[in-house]
Amino acid sequence: MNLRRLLRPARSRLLFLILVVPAILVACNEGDPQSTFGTSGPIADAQADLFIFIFWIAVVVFVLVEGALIYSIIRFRRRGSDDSLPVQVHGNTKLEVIWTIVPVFILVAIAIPTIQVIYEQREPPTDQGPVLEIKVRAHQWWWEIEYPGEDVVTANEIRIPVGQWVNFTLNSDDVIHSFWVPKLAGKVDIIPGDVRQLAMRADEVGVFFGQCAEFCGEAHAKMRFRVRAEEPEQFQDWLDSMRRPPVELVSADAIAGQTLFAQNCSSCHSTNTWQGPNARNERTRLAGLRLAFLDNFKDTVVIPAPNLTHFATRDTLGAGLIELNETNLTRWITDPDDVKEGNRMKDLATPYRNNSLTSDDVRQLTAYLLELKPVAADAVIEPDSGGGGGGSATERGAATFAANCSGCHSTGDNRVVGPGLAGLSSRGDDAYIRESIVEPNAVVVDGFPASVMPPGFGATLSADELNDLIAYLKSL
Ligand code: HEC
Ligand code: HEC
Ligand SMILES: [Cu+2]
Repeated sequence: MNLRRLLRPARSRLLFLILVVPAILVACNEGDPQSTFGTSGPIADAQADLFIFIFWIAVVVFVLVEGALIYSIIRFRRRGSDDSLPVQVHGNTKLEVIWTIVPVFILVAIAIPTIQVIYEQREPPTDQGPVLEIKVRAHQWWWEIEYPGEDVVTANEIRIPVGQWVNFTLNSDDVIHSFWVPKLAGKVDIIPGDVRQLAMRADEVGVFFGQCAEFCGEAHAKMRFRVRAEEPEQFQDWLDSMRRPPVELVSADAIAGQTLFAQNCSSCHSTNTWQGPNARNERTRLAGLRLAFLDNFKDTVVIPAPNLTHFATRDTLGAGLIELNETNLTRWITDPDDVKEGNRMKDLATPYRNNSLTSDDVRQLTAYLLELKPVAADAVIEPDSGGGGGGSATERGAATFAANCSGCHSTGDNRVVGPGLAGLSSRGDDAYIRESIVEPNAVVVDGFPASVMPPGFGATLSADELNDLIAYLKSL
């Protein structure tokens, strides 16, 4: 047979390889933010080493088998016009024993280090300093982050100290998600109702990309997050800052935006977990919102939403999707679907259902969120003057109401999340109103879900604030 004709199809194959192989090899670029080769911590290191070990075994097997194949094809090919059959062989015990035993050894050689690594990585080592605990709860399509015992809650951006072991406790609020920070550790699936756990350590300061690696619905591909590893002192400064009050708003837009936020956004988002009781209550609050959603999922107006406390200190928006800046935040508040199709905020939040946000509103809300940052560590913190100082009791009560309650209650007759509060004094006395606020589950209003109204107001509102609030509610 003509050797040139035999090789002709191979030429186009060669061309294909020259074009495609570099494209595939780009995926191995260690500098890529999601590369599993450019590792930055011991867990990912061990996993990458294991992969490389198995890879080289596979290369040796490939070269030997493929070599024998190619050798046989060329050496024993049909030549000229010789039509006689080659020697026929049936069975070769020696060869068969060899090619059964050799793979057994190869598989054992792979199994030993694999099982070793699986067991080593089940938990963070106990002999390498204190382990930082972080709770992560996955939602369609964002991440709730809690530092238990620290009174710190945030969303979508996880800060960790470099060089310290971290133990993530992973949970889901709805469907199956998967937690994955390629440069730090392999992925772990999060099954609702089943608490998972993942150890991790970052050995370099830096920002590491993370993302949900399980198809979890419409916006799955845009369910990302960031892990930022910082020097331990810097990390501690951040934890402390998350417990300090926000700076006073300066621009007129931001001040107007604060009221708009209380009316339109605070039913789902909280901005006040810098106060310990609110931070400790945040999980219960979100669980309540989830119940309200399930209770009435056809026309619910609430759903668990990312915590926005000191939001302006974050780098990203939309669950790690885009950089946080004025242009992007304006885009998000104008139309969240324009940034992230399928997100629940656009579907459920009243202002989008009613199409009621004006461009002025958007500008003011943006200004407000971009001023949400903590006061400096050395700032003198004025003791809380109780409901904003001057004015009459009902005026101070109205301000407390706008900041804490107006997202869920109207002052008229209409239902928002909770009942409209007009005529409340005809439904009960002072003691009833007080109890409704500090212990919402004591009496649950007919036709409304229990455990949705946050139980923490008794702890976060001062006695004066509560009295003023009750005076205001009685005036409705
Ligand atoms: C029905 C509940 C709900 C209401 C009301 C709501 N949001 Fe949201 N919001 C969400 C949810 C859910 C997300 C997460 C979306 C995602 O990433 O998939 C979100 C995300 C955000 C984010 C991005 C947070 C992050 O870390 O990526 C911002 C900013 C935001 N909302 C601002 C607002 C503003 C401003 C309003 C009022 C105009 C508002 N939200 C009203 C549910 C709500
Ligand atoms: C996340 C939504 C939410 C927030 C925020 C909230 N509530 Fe409620 N509230 C509810 C729901 C739901 C009910 C009805 C179920 C129940 O009784 O617990 C309710 C019930 C009440 C009742 C009883 C009403 C009646 O008709 O008898 C009062 C009073 C009340 N809330 C006051 C407040 C005040 C004051 C605040 C702010 C400090 C507040 N709520 C914040 C959801 C909320
Ligand atoms: Cu997911």
